Amino acid sequence: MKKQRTLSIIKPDAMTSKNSGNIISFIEEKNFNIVAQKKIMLTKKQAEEFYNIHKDRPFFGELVDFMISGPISVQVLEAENAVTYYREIMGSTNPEEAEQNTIRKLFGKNIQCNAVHGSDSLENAVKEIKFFFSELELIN
Ligand code: IDP
Ligand code: MG
Repeated sequence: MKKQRTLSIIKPDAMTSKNSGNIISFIEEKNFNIVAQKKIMLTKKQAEEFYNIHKDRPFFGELVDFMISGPISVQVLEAENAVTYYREIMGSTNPEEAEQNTIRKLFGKNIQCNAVHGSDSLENAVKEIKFFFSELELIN
């Protein structure tokens, strides 16, 4: 079966608490290949564009401010069924509701500061990877 790619973000809360290394180790232990990775800081405009799908939700403004509150680390992950598989190991949006031994359970603080982002569909994974990475950066 052909490997699939998904977009992962280690959010500012996990970067600040110095858990990015732990999260990367966790991801590698789950057998993902890290195709590309970089540490960046989003502008407000970029964060609004990335989360545009949530623009009408009550938490949108707060979410954007949180995502630009510090550096983030963005990676392209590859595995079989990467999109669904990564959502599985991330756990529920709210860390309190996340299953044991998921990234959000282990490293998330609350429903907003929940350590990681992962694409929710293959279609969005393709868009989100393009948003952050050029073809040249996507080594095999
Ligand atoms: P997901 O990240 O699990 O796909 P979404 O519903 O797509 O969850 O929400 C995007 C992000 O918005 C969440 O990861 C979280 O950081 C934030 N968020 C979601 N729901 C709430 C909320 O009720 N209050 C504050 N922030 C929220
Ligand atoms: Mg989502």
